[in-house]
Amino acid sequence: QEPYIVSSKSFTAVAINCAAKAGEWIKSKLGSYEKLDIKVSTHDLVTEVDKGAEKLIRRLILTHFPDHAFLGEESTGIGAAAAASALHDVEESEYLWIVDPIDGTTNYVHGLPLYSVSIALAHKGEIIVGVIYDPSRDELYVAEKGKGAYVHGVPMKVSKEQKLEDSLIATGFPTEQTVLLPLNLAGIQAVAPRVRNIRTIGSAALSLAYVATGRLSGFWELNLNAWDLAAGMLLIQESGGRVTDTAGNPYHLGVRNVIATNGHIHDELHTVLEQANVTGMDL
Ligand code: 2AM
Ligand code: CA
Ligand code: CA
Ligand code: CA
Repeated sequence: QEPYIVSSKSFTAVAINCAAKAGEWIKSKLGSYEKLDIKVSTHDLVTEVDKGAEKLIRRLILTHFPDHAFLGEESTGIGAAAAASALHDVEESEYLWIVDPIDGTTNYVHGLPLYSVSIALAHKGEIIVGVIYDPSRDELYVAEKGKGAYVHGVPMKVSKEQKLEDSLIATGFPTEQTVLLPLNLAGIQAVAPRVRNIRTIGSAALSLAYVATGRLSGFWELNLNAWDLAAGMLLIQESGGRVTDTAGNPYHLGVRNVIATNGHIHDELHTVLEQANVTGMDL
């Protein structure tokens, strides 16, 4: 099969270039940026580095592909309604780039080296390229639809655990405190006794990359957006794993409540979450 090439510029090469450039710049700004903004509450932060990195990525992509559509967290309004309408505006595009310039901003703000750049390309709604870059470890995860997933050129494979009891599972704490946090705490309470242990990484994109590499057996989180999930979803699919929403439906761009696993433990994790009523809702 041919790589995805348009007038000798590979989509994947552009995605990698953007992720690497943005990642280096983000890392160079660690601890030295000047302004910290609060989006909704002190649980939800954004820095000038998030905004600058998204601009850099958008500029690079549109220089190569001026007629492509672009969906980025920092150029989308705040909240589920804004995210849904932004996605609605672009999801019919022939080519759509979906970008989270820093996934794990809270970690970044605190100097905890668990954050990433996430870049995906969808063709008519189907993700064909996914790239996640972790600047702290210089780990670059790349997937192309139907061609596998690689970390620095080495093929990735999901983990082998067949049962929840042997599994290391990650989730995230929702920033919304009234409904979603208690809901997911109930999920953690239900899942924790059934698994080897629970982690929260603080970057959904990195958590998905870790499921793809087999470092985690599975991951679930509520209230995410396309830019958190698109690239990591393809990494997992191309590494042999499975990604659905919390109702068990296959991944699509509108999925916000996600279960992502090595495949073997998927139904078991889904059942435990379902029994705990962790199906999520749009907030
Ligand atoms: P971010 O760092 O790009 O904002 C942590 O549990 C995960 O939740 C991160 O991937 C984080 O992405 C995301 N996140 C942070 N604030 C959020 C919010 N208000 N709504 C939904 N997801 C959020
Ligand atoms: Ca954010
Ligand atoms: Ca994010
Ligand atoms: Ca972000």
